[in-house]
Amino acid sequence: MVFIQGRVINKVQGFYYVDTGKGVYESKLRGLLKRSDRKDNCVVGDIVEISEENSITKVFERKNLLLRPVVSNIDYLVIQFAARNPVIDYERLGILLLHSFFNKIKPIIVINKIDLISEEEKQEIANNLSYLKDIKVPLLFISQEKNIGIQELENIIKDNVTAFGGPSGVGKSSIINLLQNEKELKTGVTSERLKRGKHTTRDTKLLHLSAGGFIIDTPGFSSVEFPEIEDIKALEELFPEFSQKRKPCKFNDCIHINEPECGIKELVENHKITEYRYNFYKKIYETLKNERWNKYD
Ligand SMILES: Nc1nc2c(ncn2[C@@H]2O[C@H](COP(=O)(O)OP(=O)(O)OP(=O)(O)O)[C@@H](O)[C@H]2O)c(=O)[nH]1
Ligand SMILES: [Mg+2]
Ligand SMILES: [Zn+2]
Repeated sequence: MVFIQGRVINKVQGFYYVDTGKGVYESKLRGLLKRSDRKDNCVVGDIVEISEENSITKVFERKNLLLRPVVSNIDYLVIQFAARNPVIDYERLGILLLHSFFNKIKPIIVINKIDLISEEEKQEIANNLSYLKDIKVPLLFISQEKNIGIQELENIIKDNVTAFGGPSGVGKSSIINLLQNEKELKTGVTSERLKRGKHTTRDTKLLHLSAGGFIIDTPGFSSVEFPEIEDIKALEELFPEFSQKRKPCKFNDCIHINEPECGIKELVENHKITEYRYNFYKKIYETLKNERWNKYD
């Protein structure tokens, strides 16, 4: 028997659409895979093996698995906001970064609709996000409407699988429509009165990127809830700037808030970590401590 490999790009009522690079095959699960009738035994994004009769015989190990919607093997997360309409919610942007690092997905920050702002306003946004340089996260200013910066984004994500996340109305579907070569995604008209979108996107299939690779409109997690961060160690790992070269903290179990001789606080004093990021860390820490970690004490 000859087996070929491909990627599940869509799933409809028991049928799995597998893209092998030479075509898309309508396949069904076989044998053990089918009997273990779990919702996540084969999902969109999976790399699979199919037989001559279009049966999926094997699902390869995933590099990540996201929920809501369920999708696997994402390489990049485009964290998208708009320069205006709606205004940037910096805290939400920070939470999406946490999700990205938590799921081992490389983040890219995209600020769309720069046709609506002045050069000074753009500079102000860049200043607010200056910490991204410290953690080596790309920041792109683009305009779907004026076709600015789209090529740069395409160059980074081509040949990868990329999810788009961000609030409603920032132009995610609009940009995806520019980058992909299948039928149009629905875009919503931003309500003039509310200055925000109408949550038009629902679909979970992978779309072919014109440049090669795939994109998906929805990220697989909520942009307002935190990921399932287990403890302080796990939280620290989501702040890449905390692992730069530094003096060790005096206390092994230092949480970097009230302790003396703290290596993290020293980095803040020396401007190696921005005040903004440090305050964001404290805020997340307090929230997790009060709402999750202390629950069963
Ligand atoms: N001025 C301006 N408007 C834009 C730009 N890109 C998108 N828009 C408009 O923003 C509105 C919302 O765009 P969508 O693509 O539907 O936004 P979305 O992020 O997919 O929204 P949801 O699907 O609800 O999450 C539409 O009216 C677009 O025409 C841009 O670069 N400049
Ligand atoms: Mg949309
Ligand atoms: Zn410390």
